[in-house]
Amino acid sequence: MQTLKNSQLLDQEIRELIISHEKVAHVQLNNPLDHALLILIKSGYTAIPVLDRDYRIQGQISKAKILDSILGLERIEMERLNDLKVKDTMETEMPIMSMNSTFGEALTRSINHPFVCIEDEDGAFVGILTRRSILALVNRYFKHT
Ligand code: 2BA
Repeated sequence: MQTLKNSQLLDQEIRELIISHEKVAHVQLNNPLDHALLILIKSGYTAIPVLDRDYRIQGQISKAKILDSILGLERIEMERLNDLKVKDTMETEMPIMSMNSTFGEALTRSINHPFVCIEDEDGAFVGILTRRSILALVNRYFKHT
């Protein structure tokens, strides 16, 4: 019986857990790094998605990557923030899932990634699934079964 319940949890849809794209801080490929740093600092997040002009997911940018990219031999070269673009610095290796993915897949991805980007069937950015929302559901599940 418990095995059946566990598989119901893992097979369930992720739709209701997604933070919608309007609420997700993001930057675009051609934004200069100073703009990306501003968004990261203002939002308070460590890393945020990078989108192209057609609202497709291209990668993610983090404060750590930005700082690393302006680290000179003897000093932090702040002037480079305006020369470098998000596309020069972003990470492209990141998990992307579809609206039809299961909670089990999201749970597995969240082990190594604080958030997972979700795209629709046309490849457009729908939103993100965070480790927080995944853990909240697991917590609710174990408290009520
Ligand atoms: P981090 O920025 O490293 O944040 C780690 C956790 O710290 C978040 O986990 C959340 O619990 C808390 N936190 C950080 N900044 C916060 C803020 N401004 N308001 C409320 N809580 C905050 P999660 O919620 O599971 O998020 C996982 C990761 O997803 C975040 O990692 C961030 O990279 C990304 N993320 C979450 N919400 C986002 C949003 N609205 N826009 C862009 N990226 C977001």
